[in-house]
Amino acid sequence: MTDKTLFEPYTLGSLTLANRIVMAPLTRNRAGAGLVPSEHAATYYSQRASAGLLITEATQVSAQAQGYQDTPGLYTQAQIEGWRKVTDAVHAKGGRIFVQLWHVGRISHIDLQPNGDAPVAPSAIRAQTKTFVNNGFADVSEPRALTLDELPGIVDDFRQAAANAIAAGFDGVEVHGANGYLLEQFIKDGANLRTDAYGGSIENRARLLLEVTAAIAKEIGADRTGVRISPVSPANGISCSDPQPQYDYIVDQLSALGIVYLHVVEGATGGPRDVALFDFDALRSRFQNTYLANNGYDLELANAHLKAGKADLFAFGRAFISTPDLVERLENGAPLNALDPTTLYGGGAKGYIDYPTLADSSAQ
Ligand code: 8OZ
Repeated sequence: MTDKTLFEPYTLGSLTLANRIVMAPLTRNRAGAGLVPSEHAATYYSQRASAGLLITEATQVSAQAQGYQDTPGLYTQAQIEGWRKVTDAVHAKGGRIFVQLWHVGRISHIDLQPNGDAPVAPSAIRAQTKTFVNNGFADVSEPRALTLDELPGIVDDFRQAAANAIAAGFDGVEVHGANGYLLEQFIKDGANLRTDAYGGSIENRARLLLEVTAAIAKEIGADRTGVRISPVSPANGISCSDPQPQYDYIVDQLSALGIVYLHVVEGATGGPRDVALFDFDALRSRFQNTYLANNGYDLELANAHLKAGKADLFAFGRAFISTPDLVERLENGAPLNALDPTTLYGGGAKGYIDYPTLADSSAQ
């Protein structure tokens, strides 16, 4: 017997989602001039609008926040107008869409930074990883440590981008607090050697994420604010000596802020779920609102975790790239399209808006 509840509506804050399946944020590096969403972005997202909720690709809150070539922003009027086309197209199909807001911190390159400046970070420690820049992969640049008096400006960039998101018609925003980018660089002690109020203790390392989240919740409402975390992921060369107490604290604080969902990458991002011992159920029980689970879910695992009460919503990533009608296919037991890995990052319509639905395929 199939458990159908994944395919039933779910109430997220003031929104009704058509089902419990979420399109995960997915970087596609196709923004156009001015880092405005691609001319094809409205088609791409609206093709996938049968997801209960779409979360956009990571979108920078300022020019300094960029770390990869051709990722879109949400800090200029042209970008707001570009995103408006996307939200209108998704809403016209009855979909719901949040924008994921990020600052990459040290995962950047001088060729992507204003005036060729060094990328910024909690501490001047270069990550052992590469970024995509000048149409190829290159080591990230040596960062400089942010001064204490620069941090309010970063919080304000996130707040302003959230206001811009509402102006662009988004249903809400997700704070990218995961995968080795700026907010996680502060959280995890492998990247944060600060001795001020933003380094050292668990409370201090959580401070910037919590300030950003509080500022956004105040600006647009906690019921339109979600946060993504990846407690044990080593993504982008990061490490943490004490993830369980660190994230128990963070989740308690996020719960107290009343945000609408907690999005958790359970394991190594895009990799094994069992990369480290960690009690994700503890986060689930500490968080009072919606728990969105991510990483390596297929229909069987999502159904099992839903049945066991381990999560409310389930994110699917690569499956949504290749299969725009993923929800319908999962519901009907239909096979998914194969993914073309060569068109994941950069390029145009190919591998972006030309994956067929089941109806397209049977019409041929
Ligand atoms: C893949 C390539 C570039 C960026 C993340 C935003 O890991 C990303 C990302 C993923 O969260």
